[in-house]
Amino acid sequence: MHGNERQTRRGFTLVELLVTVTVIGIIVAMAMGALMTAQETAREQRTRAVISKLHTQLMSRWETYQTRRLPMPQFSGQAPGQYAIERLKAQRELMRLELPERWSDVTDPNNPGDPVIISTLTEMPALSEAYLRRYNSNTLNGQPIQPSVEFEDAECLYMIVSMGSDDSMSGPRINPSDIADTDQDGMPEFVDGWRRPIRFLRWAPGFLPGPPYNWQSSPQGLPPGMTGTGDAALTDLQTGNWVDDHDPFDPMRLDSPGSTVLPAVLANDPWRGYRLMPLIFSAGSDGIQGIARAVQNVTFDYSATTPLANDPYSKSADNSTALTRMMGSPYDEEGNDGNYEHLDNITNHALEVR
Ligand SMILES: [Ca+2]
Ligand SMILES: [Ca+2]
Ligand SMILES: [Ca+2]
Ligand SMILES: [Ca+2]
Repeated sequence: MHGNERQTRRGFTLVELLVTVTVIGIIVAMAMGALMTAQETAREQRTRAVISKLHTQLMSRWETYQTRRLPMPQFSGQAPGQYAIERLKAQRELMRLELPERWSDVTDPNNPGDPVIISTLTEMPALSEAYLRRYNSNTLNGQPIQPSVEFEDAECLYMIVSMGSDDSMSGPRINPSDIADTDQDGMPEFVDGWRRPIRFLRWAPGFLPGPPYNWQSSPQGLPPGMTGTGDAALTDLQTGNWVDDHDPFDPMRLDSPGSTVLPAVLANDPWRGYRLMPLIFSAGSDGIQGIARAVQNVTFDYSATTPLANDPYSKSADNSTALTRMMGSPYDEEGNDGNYEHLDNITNHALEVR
């Protein structure tokens, strides 16, 4: 007893102090961990909410293209398929101009500030002219500035939603706190829960949520790590199946293998003509998109896709390899280590099938 009393008077022993410090350390780490997890969850939820709103607004516009009047040349005397393929081409050109995903959809990349080159439509859509005016009148701190290519897809998405909300676009409005100009070029973007731009591909034929595979060398093959059929790797919105789930904008199924009205080289391509869904996505907590959208620093121009202009299924070399892939294909963006950075992305496709 005497010993204990002396100990109490002395205060903590060194061992007790160390144990106490360690326990406090563990408690703080656990609390920090829980706080971080809660913070990440809140960021994810916020991101889902914004993407969900954007999806609703964009899809209300998307659906109008099936019935929109198209300014296109008069046709007479041609085979029935000829008018239909011209209409499909005009439809795709209109979608490209009214739903831009890169500055080359807004202005001629060879002559920035000039209108884009149109190939099928006989007049420029008013909305496209409005985008070009916005592009040409862009300022930062009162000084004229050309918008930068960085985050051009995110900036185009903002332009589409903010300039189109009065007519064909309906749905919940986006909170002003979800808008920022991340790259400081005068053109705002919608931002995710991590305050990074929300990315956009109008046409993302190569997109799949699971691990990537090479669509060109094994178009029907099973992606590594996936079970079921190859199609099952895709989202319910974009099945990759042109037979059972054909592009609804192409009711005569002219964009399909064996087509007599497509350029011959495309008519032999077994991997096109399926339903496409725009891709709106956040890069997720890692901040890396891991999604191919053409080679960095090289302008991809849909007016110059060959042999068919404005071809949604056209391929581009991706950023990591010499492989050519369809837009939206996942790829190993960092480290070339088999860890795919798109897997933590938050997309409108995943929200829809949830
Ligand atoms: Ca920019
Ligand atoms: Ca910007
Ligand atoms: Ca990511
Ligand atoms: Ca990686």
